[in-house]
Amino acid sequence: MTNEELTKHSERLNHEFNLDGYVSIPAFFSAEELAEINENKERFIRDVVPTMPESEVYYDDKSDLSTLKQLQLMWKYDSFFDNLMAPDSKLSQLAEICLEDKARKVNMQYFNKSPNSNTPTPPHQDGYFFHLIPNNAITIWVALQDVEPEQGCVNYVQGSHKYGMRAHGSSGTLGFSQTILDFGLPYDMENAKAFPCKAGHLIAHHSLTTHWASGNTSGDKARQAMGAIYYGDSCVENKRSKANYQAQLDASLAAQGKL
Ligand SMILES: O=C(O)CCC(=O)C(=O)O
Repeated sequence: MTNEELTKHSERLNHEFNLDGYVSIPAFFSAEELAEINENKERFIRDVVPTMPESEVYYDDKSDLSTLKQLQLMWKYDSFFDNLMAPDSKLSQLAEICLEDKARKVNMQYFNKSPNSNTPTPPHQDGYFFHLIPNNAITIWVALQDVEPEQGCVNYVQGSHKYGMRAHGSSGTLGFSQTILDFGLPYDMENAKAFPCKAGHLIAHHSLTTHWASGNTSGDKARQAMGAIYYGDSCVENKRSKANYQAQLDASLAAQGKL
């Protein structure tokens, strides 16, 4: 999809985002664009990851580099990923269409479920981690390879962004430390939608949308994706609450030997 096509479909995309709490755009990135992203992802893992602080690089098993699970703030370390999120980029334009606000670039993440990891992504709302007033942010998730349900595709609860922030508690999962405590209510089950994706397919959710992914049980395939987070520029971040939360999290991860 091009910037021009995004403009053409902006009303529909905004409507769907407001109604469902997410949008789904197959083939958002062409095969050529995706090949370039994947080449740069490989280069980043090879050359940049060794220079990053441990708190921004998560492994399922720190002693096995093939179990790389998550990277944070890729835009900060690399101009390719910075450009991918730039104000004139397709990702930024989509964020502005959905948020009805200027988009503030916050994070670019890599999410992998390696073939043997089988670690689920617990049900959560991203806004719980963001500490924003009001909670108006978007996470854009792009499949870097075909993702079938058994590899751990993302699931959304359609319309869940309309019902505010739910109670969260410790999940014990590295990279997704919190989980919704009462997840599994009839509303969740009746409105759950799974999103298997072909490579280049983009899905994007509001910061109050309940979502999760199962573990990778495929046995032989990874599950690689890229996540771009933008805040609505009018939102204010409660920096003190965020810093307290992060310090507690880092201490707990370090104590468990996970950082
Ligand atoms: O990749 C996943 O398993 C989940 C990603 C996610 O929860 C997010 O992007 O907010």
